[in-house]
Amino acid sequence: MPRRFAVLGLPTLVAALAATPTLGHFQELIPSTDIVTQATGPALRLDLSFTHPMERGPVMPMGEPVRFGVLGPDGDQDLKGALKPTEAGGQRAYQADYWVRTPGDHVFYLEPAPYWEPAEGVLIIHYTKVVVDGLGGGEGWDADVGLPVEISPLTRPYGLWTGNLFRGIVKRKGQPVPFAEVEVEWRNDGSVTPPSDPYVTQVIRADGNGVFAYAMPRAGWWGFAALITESPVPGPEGRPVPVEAGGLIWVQVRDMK
Ligand SMILES: [Cu+2]
Repeated sequence: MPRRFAVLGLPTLVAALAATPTLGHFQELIPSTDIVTQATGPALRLDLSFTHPMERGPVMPMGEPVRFGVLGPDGDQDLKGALKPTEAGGQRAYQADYWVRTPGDHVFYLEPAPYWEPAEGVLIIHYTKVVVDGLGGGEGWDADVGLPVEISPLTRPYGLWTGNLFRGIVKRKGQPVPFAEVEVEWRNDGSVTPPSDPYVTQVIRADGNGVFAYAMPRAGWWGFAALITESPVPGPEGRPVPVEAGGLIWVQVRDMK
């Protein structure tokens, strides 16, 4: 903790901590590959866990997802039946297998169960998606699923090189959100130690049209989380609590070799 906090009185410190958004909680939806080819074969595995990607944990337990599906060349398919409970970091997570039958872009999407974060007194719902290029065909990568909060990619979200700029539009109920806050995290494979807190979760703001941009400096999976505070709903004790509704997208970048 930075020294500055030490001089704050306890009530101010508690207030300051309460005001901090739930930095770093990220719903992961990671496919075994983002580009399915004849060589990879049509089988895909998707790993779902609620965690802190850059810090490699801790993992939070997932409740049973509300929605899980894929929007692609075969239409909008409900994949809830394919979800298998598993474990990540000792906590409940999920996995699903999918077989690419028809060439085209596959937008996998997830509406997780609301997660109650007692430390912040907030309900968290991270609507998450990832786009997989299924055997070419390249149509549909920018199709909106219609999630309550969603990032519409302006950059095709696969086949990206390290250093590429990713651009997207933050949408709430289909409408752009001016100046929306977007958290960015790299899914750490253990090869990077953030020098200080600000490097764990980076924060960018969309412009007046809801458009944001970020240049991805390292190979691997990058998560973008547009966070919107929605009006309160009854919490676990029945009292109204704020809702952090996130629209997330994961993209993978590779080094030019
Ligand atoms: Cu967190």
